[in-house]
Amino acid sequence: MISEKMQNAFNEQINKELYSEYLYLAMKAYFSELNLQGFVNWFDVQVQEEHAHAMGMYDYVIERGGHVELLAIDKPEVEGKTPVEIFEQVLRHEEFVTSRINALMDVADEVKDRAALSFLDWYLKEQVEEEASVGGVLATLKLIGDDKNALLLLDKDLQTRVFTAPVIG
Ligand code: OFO
Repeated sequence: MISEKMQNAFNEQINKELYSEYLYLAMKAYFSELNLQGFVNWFDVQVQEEHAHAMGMYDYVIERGGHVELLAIDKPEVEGKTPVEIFEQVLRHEEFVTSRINALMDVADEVKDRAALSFLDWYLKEQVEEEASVGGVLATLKLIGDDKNALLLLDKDLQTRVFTAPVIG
């Protein structure tokens, strides 16, 4: 059975993952208003991924005999006013999430929960991928600068992103 400390740490992270879903939903609306449908698609996939991340932990807490407690989700603030600024915020957010997964692993270490450590390995690898994928879009956006035609080409490219339900753990 999962320890109370580990369970509470998972419940906090479920909240962070649901907040991520909420934040990306707000960013999706920003790009919808600009009618950049490829970016809308990219954020839609991101929203589904964050939901899957939250549910992976939700199911895991239950599987380990713990209690899922859903905490209040903060109002998301989209800080940027341009696509570059939005993606800078996404990258900062993903780096924050990575630090939270590391903190969760520290708790698992502390309470000697090897099963949780092994489960969390998947999340750590996922964060490496997420930071790389966001960093890639950000680098392209910086190259594009004020070139609207190039922005539309990137938009077309982002339209091809597809959500695949992850196999977590
Ligand atoms: Fe859940 O990986 Fe992004 O935040």
